[in-house]
Order: sequence, then structure tokens, then C-alpha cells
Amino acid sequence: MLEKVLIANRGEIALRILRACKELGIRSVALHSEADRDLKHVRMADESVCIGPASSLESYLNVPAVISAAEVTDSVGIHPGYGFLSENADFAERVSESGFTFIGPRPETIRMMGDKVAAIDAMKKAGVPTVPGSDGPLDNNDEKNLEHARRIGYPIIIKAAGGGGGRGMRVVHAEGALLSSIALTKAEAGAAFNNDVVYMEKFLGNPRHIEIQILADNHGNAIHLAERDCSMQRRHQKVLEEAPAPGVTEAMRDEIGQRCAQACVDIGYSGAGTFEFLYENGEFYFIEMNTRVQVEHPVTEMITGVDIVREQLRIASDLPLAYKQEDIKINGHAIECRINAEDPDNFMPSPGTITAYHAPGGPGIRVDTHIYNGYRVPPYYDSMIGKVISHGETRDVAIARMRTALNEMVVEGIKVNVPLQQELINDAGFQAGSTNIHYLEKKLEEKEQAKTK
Ligand code: MV4
Repeated sequence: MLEKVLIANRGEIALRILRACKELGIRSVALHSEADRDLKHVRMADESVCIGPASSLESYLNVPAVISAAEVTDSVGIHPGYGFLSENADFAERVSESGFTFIGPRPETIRMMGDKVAAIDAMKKAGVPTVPGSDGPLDNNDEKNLEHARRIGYPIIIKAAGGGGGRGMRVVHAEGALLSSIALTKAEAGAAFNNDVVYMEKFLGNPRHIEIQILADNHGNAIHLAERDCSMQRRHQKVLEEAPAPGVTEAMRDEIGQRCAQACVDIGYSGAGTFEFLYENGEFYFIEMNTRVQVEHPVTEMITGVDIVREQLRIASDLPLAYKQEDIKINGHAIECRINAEDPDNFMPSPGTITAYHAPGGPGIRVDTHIYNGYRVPPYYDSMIGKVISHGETRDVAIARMRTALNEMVVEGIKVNVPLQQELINDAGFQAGSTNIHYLEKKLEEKEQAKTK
């Protein structure tokens, strides 16, 4: 097992990684910015290093500073968490060149998944279902591009190979707008990602966002941990996630899950990963792969009993997976509500000092957060301050437990989005399990219209 791990992140995920290290007897090092001296995991880690000023660019995104922190503390492994440097292939490469173990896939794998055209191509070859599309970059051939769109059928979507997570996309509804839309998306992609490669897909109108969690070790083993439904989102920020996805049958799960696991074996994937799909009319369409641990990993942990962060640390230590596919059984249902320091009415960030905090609890409730009474939420980073996760034998029990937990939770001194989460958990459409990626934005729009009338 890795003897000492540097946690190259902050907030709740840094604390989550620290807890996994402690459980495994791994010595822990926290790095932090000047604004983050009071983070809970910094105080709990065996050692801590301040690596720079508050600005993320000068601290959590500062590659030489992170590598130096590993050097001065004699760390062996570096866990990047999510966000920041977690999907930066150049960083992963620098980590191994400097003699440390990057806790995640190989740099080449991260690089391939960062190029959406290469990722889709690899997955299609590995038997994962993809969206009908151009099957490769669009070249400077108007006739060919018009032909692609005619074959696929309008509406289509132009996406940047260097984009992802909702950046660099444009929907085209009719042939008249196709060529100018390609040119515009290409120009924007070149400016934003320094890569003007674009590709074309059939545009799906009302899909759900369903993702498959996988684990793959360095010995040719890969398993899937079922799916999560992450359709409840606003501006490409997930708000509430659940597992399993309502309406996905065991047969569908086995089929798509096996294909993802086999694809991991085929490409020599290592670590935890997520296959993102759009799901419409009972069909899965691969769109992207995430090569990191995700914010919403706890819902998968709750229904499978697998500690995903522990498995990441074991895999990076070259140990074989502790589970075979047949060991993975789905137990009940789990829901996660993200708790953000923001105004629930206008989504404005709300940093400041937490003057009172009471965590919810009871059967089937898990709270992953770094906040405590008196903690000051800095204004420099993401507004997510924690997650409430409920688990129950059925979806209805998980919903009831989440409702009780949200009602019980007290966070004073800053604004938090708990009222929005309470509204969602009581929403009839959510309760019916009939949402899609547009559901929340439509609901908020209707709310806004009702207000101004
Ligand atoms: C799509 C799509 C419809 N059709 N691709 C947005 C984020 C990026 N990961 C992919 N995205 C989409 N790709 C096709 N062919 C609709 C979206 C999309 C979306 C996807 C997942 C979650 C939220 C979304 C919100 C708007 C659009």
C-alpha cells in the first residue's frame, strides 16, 4: 500500500480522501492555500503544507507548487480529487516523471478522454453505444458536412473535441444554419480550448443524464458499480443525484455495465472512472468519460457498499480489485443533495462565517462536508460546501429520509440552497422519477414567471 499520500484538493473531497487514508493506515499530507488554513482536513492530516495564495491558479492549480509539496513531505502518492488538476494529463505526467504515483488513470488515458472525438472513437470500437454522428472530426468540406447532417437527420449538435461538460456546443435545427454554425463553433473552440476540432451528433431533445461508475485495476480486471441518474441540473451544475436510475431494469444495467467494464479492459484503464450517457427511449448513448472520482460517488457507495476512494488507493498501490462483478449487489436506493453556499432564489454565492451548524442524522443518512460551527466559507472557490446523502430500501424511503434530513439541517450565517433542495424532494415530477436534463431549468423558469405576474 502507498505509505504516504498528498491530498491535492480542498473541502469535502479532501476530507473524504483523508478519511480513506486513515482507514487504510496511509500517512496523509494536506496541501492548502492561504485562505484554507482552517479547513477541517488540514487540521486532521498528519502534515500540512501551505502552497500559495488564495487564488486557485496560484495554489491548487499550481503544478510546480503541488509537486514541491510532495517532494518536501516525501509523499509517495498524489490524490487529485475532482476539479482542479484531476483531469490534467500534463499534471499526471509530471507527477510520475517526478517519481510519485498519480492516483488515477495513466496520462495517455486522461489525454484521450480529454479529446472527445478520440474518446467516442475508442468507446465505439470497444462496443459501447454512441450517438449517431460524424464518427470523427468535421473537415473543411461543406458538401460532406451537409451530407453528414442529412444522413443523421436534424436537429443535430456541433461539439468541440476539446470541450465537454457543456462547453463549446451548438444546436442546429435546419440545413440553412449548418455551415455558419460549424464555422462559429470552430472559431469559438479554437479561442477557448486552443483546439478547433469539432464533430457532429444527432441532437437528443429530452434525454436523461445517466452515468455508469467503473473500477479497473492494473491486473486486467474491471467491474461496474451500476448507474446514477444526474438529470437534475442547472447550467451544467448537478444539483441532486440518485442511484440506481428510476426505470433502468437489471437486464439493461447488466448489458450497459458489462460493455463499460469490457471497454476498460480493452483500453487498459486504471482506477475509478465514469461513463456519461444520454438516455432516451430506453437507449444509452455514450457522450464522455470522466477519469476522476466524482462529487456524486457516495450514492453508488450507499447502494453497493463499495468504498470507491479506498479502491482508488488500492488500485494505485497495484493491488487487485477487492470485488468481482458477481459480488456487486444493489441494495436499495440512494439520493444526494448538494449543499451550496448560495442564495436559493438567485443562485448568487454566499460566502461568510457559519454561525450555527447542526448536521442531520438518523438511519440511512450520510453527510459529507468539511463545514463546522464557526467555519468561514471563503469566496474564492466553488460554492459547494457539502452533500447530504440518504439511503433506504426503496426510493420512497430514501426520499422520506432526505426530506427529514433537510428539515433537520441548520446552517446559519450564510445562505444555503436547502430550501431549493426541499422543493425538489417534494416535487411531484421528481417523486414520479420522470425528470430529464431540462426539468429543473423549466421548473425554475415557471417559478420566475409566477413571481413576475
Ligand atoms: C448532448 C445533448 C443532446 N444531444 N448531445 C451537455 C454537457 C455535455 N456533457 C453534453 N451535453 C449535451 N450533449 C446530444 N447529442 C444535450 C446535452 C445537454 C446536457 C447533457 C447532460 C446534462 C445536462 C445537459 C444540459 C444541456 C444539454
